[in-house]
Amino acid sequence: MKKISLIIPCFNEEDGIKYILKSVPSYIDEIVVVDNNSADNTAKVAGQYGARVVFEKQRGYGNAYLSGFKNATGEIFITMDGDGSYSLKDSTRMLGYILNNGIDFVSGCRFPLNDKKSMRILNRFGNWFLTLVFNLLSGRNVKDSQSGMWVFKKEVLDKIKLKSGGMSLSEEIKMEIILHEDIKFLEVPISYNKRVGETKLRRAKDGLLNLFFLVKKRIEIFFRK
Ligand SMILES: Nc1nc2c(ncn2[C@@H]2O[C@H](COP(=O)(O)OP(=O)(O)OP(=O)(O)O)[C@@H](O)[C@H]2O)c(=O)[nH]1
Ligand SMILES: [Mg+2]
Repeated sequence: MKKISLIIPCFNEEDGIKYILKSVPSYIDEIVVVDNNSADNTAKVAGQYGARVVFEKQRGYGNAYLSGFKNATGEIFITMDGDGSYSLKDSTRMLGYILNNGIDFVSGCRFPLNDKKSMRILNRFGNWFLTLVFNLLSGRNVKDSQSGMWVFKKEVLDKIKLKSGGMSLSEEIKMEIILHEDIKFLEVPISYNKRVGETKLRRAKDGLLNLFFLVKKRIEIFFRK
């Protein structure tokens, strides 16, 4: 059996992380919580629930993940937000595609939403628009370019280049994977629930940054080949 790491980036998510870590499936061998200088008890709570806490001083979703990827020791990584919006029940099915179907990277797709209240309408529009641009630029057809739940073989990280320190890491990893000929990508439906705690998303700013990042990234990959 392969070693499996659950990696969770957290900025002030003491309630969310507790909610997630209360019930972790037994097939998860290691929990890595990346604490992005939280001012609350995120690190303490994560430690109490069996996580290894990695501290990342540089703020940002991407910076937190890049640090988590470096520190996790598993052969398969599972990722999710620290806010309880994603469910570990879905990771079991996602893992199956990695172990039994030769897939390298499984990305969770939240749409259509199981609960319309789980995502605000402007966020839904932003997701739709960014995914449209993602597909126009990549020539592929993903349904959720911004989803934060992935299950993948660690080895894929050696084949791609990740740079984003911010929210755009989510679309960056998918763009890198989907345009790589040797990596098998699959999107599967997952549930999405109302988050625990306060949002960290700066909707307009992160949305625009993600839009510019997509264009920059596509140009960079084009000239790499
Ligand atoms: N935005 C942001 N998130 C961070 C940072 N460091 C860690 N995170 C974590 O990254 C995850 C994503 O942030 P969220 O606030 O959930 O963003 P979102 O999922 O787009 O928005 P919601 O639908 O409100 O959950 C959370 O677990 C954060 O705690 C950071 O510096 N900035
Ligand atoms: Mg979230």
